[in-house]
Amino acid sequence: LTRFAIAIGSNLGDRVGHLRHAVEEIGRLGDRRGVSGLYETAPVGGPAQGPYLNAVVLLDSDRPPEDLLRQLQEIEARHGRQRSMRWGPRTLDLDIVSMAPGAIDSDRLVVPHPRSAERRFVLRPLCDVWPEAPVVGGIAAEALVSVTDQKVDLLARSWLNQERDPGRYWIGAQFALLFLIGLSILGFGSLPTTWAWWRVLGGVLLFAGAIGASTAAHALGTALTVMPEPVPGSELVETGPYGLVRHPIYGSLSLAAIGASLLFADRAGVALGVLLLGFFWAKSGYEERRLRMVHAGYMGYRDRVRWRLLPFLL
Ligand code: PH2
Ligand code: MG
Ligand code: MG
Repeated sequence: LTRFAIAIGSNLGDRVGHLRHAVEEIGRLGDRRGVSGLYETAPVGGPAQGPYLNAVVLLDSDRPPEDLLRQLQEIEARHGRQRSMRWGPRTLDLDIVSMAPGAIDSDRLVVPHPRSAERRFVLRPLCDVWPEAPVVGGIAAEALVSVTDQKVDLLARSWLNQERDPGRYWIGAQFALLFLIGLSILGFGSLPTTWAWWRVLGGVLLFAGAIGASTAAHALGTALTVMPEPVPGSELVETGPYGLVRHPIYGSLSLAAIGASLLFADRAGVALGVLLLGFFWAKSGYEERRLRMVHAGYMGYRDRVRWRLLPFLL
């Protein structure tokens, strides 16, 4: 029995869909022993092209390596892989990067893969599942520390089935916080019968937040969801409020909560409103990793629109 590490990558079409499907099909070629996290990686070599999603699958199999290679190429072909240019964009790329025991050096296949010891997009996921994997000149874990320049970001540790995402915990916490703020204002707040500058400020913030949230919700249209998971098949919205901040609804809701608490002179509500802002900071971080799984252009959007929750502030 031989252990194989298969590096998988995609930067065209439904990238995460291609990878999920490939993991399933690779599992039919032997015993699947592990799947790394999912990484978004900057393209290395080739023409200007979009970012890749990369991962590594461990497979124990009795198949001769060249036989396994042929099976992998058939899977690539079924995913519409076109071999037009070296290192060009591809729907699916499956490479045997490491094996043990043994090695192979034929004109069809070389394992350990000659260039993977210099590629962070291979080594990072490989170290998730097999840090001792043989690579050219040593083992994966040692090779990884010597390549640091390439951009490789972990998007999700577990990504094979969509259902297991912790999205609902974020929703639970979000509604609990909003509910507490409402309760707090009702319990401790007082009607704005006396004038104070911060009450006026609160009213302005509440108004601005309400306008911001509703304009943004309208701009999102059918892509609107309370889940941190993007609506399947939806386009990335970059216009209107989304040209100013990347999460205008979250920023607006926080402003409205802080504004309402000021207006009704509720200190606890103001504190909870600030907490809500921090919560939305965390939720949007999670959400952006999910968006990057679905939208290859998300990093470009993030570079164009640098504010996350509040324009010119956060
Ligand atoms: N594959 C290539 C060329 N360049 N860059 C990244 N980030 N990820 C890849 O999988 C990749 C690449 C050729 O196979
Ligand atoms: Mg490759
Ligand atoms: Mg290849």
